[in-house]
Amino acid sequence: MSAIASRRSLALRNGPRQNLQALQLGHNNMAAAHKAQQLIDDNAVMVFSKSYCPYCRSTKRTLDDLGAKYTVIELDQEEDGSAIQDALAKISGQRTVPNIYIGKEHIGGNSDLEARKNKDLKALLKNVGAI
Ligand SMILES: N[C@@H](CCC(=O)N[C@@H](CS)C(=O)NCC(=O)O)C(=O)O
Repeated sequence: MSAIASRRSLALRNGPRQNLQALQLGHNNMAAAHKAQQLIDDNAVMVFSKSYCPYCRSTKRTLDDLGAKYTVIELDQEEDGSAIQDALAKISGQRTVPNIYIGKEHIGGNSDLEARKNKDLKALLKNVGAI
């Protein structure tokens, strides 16, 4: 069933208040998906992180040690953080943080970044002007 058809059947089942809530939820999810994509597109190195996450800390340390410029968003400190995380799961197929992009290329999580440390990580960062 298409998204429009399923929304219409939802509208028939629910009352006006629930319909408004469903529309608001849909709007918030679309806004979060747009924001996530914008962050990926606008930043040479983009790290979606959570402030308490040890893997995220490790990723930030690796990038700091290389002297790389990067943009980080701490999803646990953002009002729309969980909606952004949902959007990332759809965009990248990855739900966990850190979720790392370099030059719009999905790198993966911390273990993926670590695996490239002795391979092409420096070259990747140079290519996008981060170092
Ligand atoms: N193998 C992954 C592990 C990442 C991981 O497990 N992250 C935790 C946070 S420390 C996570 O995303 N948990 C689910 C969540 O926070 O929603 C990596 O190297 O990045």
